[in-house]
Amino acid sequence: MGWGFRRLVSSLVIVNKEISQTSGMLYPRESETREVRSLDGIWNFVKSDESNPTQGVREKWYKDDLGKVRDTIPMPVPASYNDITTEHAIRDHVGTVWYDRKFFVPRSWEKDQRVWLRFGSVHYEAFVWINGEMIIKHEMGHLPFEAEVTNALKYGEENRITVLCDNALIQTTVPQGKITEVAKDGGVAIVQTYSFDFFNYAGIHRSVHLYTTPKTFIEEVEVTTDLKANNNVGCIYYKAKTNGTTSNEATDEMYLNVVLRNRDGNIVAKDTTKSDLKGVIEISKVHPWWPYLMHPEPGYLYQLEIFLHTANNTLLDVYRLKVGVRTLSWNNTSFMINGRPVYFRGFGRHEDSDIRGKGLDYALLTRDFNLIKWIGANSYRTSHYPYSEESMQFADEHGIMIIDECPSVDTENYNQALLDKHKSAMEQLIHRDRNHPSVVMWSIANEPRTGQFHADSYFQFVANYTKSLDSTRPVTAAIAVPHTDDKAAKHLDIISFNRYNGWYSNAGKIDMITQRVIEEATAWNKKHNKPVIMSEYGADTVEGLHLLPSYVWSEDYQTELFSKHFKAFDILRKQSWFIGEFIWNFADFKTAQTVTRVGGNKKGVFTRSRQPKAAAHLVRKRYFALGREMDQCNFPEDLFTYITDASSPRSGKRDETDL
Ligand code: GCB
Repeated sequence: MGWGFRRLVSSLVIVNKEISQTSGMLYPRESETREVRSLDGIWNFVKSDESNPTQGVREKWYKDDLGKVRDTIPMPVPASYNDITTEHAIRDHVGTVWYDRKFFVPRSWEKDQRVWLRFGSVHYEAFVWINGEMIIKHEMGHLPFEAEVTNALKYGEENRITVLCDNALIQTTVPQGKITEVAKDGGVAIVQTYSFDFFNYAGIHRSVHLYTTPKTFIEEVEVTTDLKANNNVGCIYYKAKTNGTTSNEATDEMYLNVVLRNRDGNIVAKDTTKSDLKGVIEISKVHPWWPYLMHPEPGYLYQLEIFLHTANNTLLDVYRLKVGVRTLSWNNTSFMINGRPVYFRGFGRHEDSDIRGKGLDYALLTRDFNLIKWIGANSYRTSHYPYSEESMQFADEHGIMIIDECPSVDTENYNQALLDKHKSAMEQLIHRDRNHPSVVMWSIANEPRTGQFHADSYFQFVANYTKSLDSTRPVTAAIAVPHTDDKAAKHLDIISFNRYNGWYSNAGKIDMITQRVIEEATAWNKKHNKPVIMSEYGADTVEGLHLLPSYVWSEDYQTELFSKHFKAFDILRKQSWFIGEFIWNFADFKTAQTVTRVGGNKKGVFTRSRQPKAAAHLVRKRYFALGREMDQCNFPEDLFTYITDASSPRSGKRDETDL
């Protein structure tokens, strides 16, 4: 705990070690047998002295109210703590901070059930106490963790929860960072540096829940799906794991009743298992899960209701899970969903907004999905870490395909401890997201330093481990090292590359983009004979800055730079192996303070407050045109601005010639 405790472990030999596996962690849902309570709200907050990050642990601050040892301030949960106050010292704090709050649990929860405490995510490392008793420790931001707290709670009385959160990033954390001591006026400052290009927001980022389960309960559910008979028949393969035994029933005698309901709530299939708790449901006239604009009814979800019974038919537990029925397949030249080739048109994104930082915010989430659909995108990459479970549920519902990325970014200085944690990040991510139909690919890293000597075996281990956990989805990584130096792409199924032609190279040279993009994509394909995606391209753009002829940082330049890329993509698309274009970035976002960033990274097509820049209208026309060309989608009524009746000769009719 604390940067003082996490030492750099460097070794010359990296080996493939066993990684501990996640268990449980179903998203908390109410049912006939389960209750859920939120602990979101205003907590008490205090930051440690940067030079003494473990003081609170040594002095056992968790044994009593934080307010008794320090002056606390109010802090919202979920939210990053950085931008809530007006103080540099909190925004730029390095090391540990403390949160606590009081809560009640009803007396009725005391009997015949278990109570669980679940965090959607705390960045980066968390230690949790209830009523002074240590409950759980978790390292790795952006991923959930939970613990049973049945015996730690006082029922019908007041309880206290205390959380220690440490944001320090070092060479063995995922992502990596460095901590140094630098002289400051009147002393020494602890300075956190990192090479990745987003602000290291920290705190209790997602919701905190208490939930109940019966003593014997459904601990895990895993589904995979298939389509047969020309996509007319669907199959859901499901299996469940239970935890606990009932006093009079042996675990192996329990069984499941499974009911499948369609979108309208009507039962379309039923199944009963044996004690192996697994089975397959067949759905005739199935509605497959289709991406947005690929089908008139995208994001179709069934509801799987799982009833756990004892052998003598006593109902023990009920859990409901949304399921999308779809297939994924890929080969050297294409990526297919339900047997149809997919061309990705989307964005790299960030979980980022004013004030709340990386904190979950339903208003923002809903606005973002409205914008994604407005602009006609069908996908995004969760650059550069797992996004909230709530956002994954949105993606399922709206038919937005997700390239699901783990928190490994700018990976370098490969070492054993890093590899173990990187694999654990993939394991936790896959465990969390494996049932989401929207997840169509795993991204094991962003811009790793894959020219380095150890990169070959390191990424072989990470990629093979990922494939061993889930063989139903392809594995990619967003690579920025030139194909001539890279040692990792050969271990991937699909190659993604990031490149900033016209920006980081040849800034302002609008005529040095198209050919370079074509050449680089072709070179990656030639070298590996695998599908290729351009996973990042873009230009920083100050909203409201217009310059003619176009000039770097202006809205005009972003628009022209995109257009030059579109031309390259259209030439590449004719080769079926080029399967997607992802703009960097969906919206402007905050970064560490540097002289190359004016209030953050401005490569958004939308501003940080989610309003369109000029290029958004161009992108919208292209993304819908691609949807029309490939999947015959309809154009929205307001896609075209009336200019003159000469530009729309067939009055009322809108087709691709209108573009
Ligand atoms: C990249 C990174 C991304 C940065 C982007 C930029 O290559 O993957 O995290 O934000 O470049 O704008 O510099």
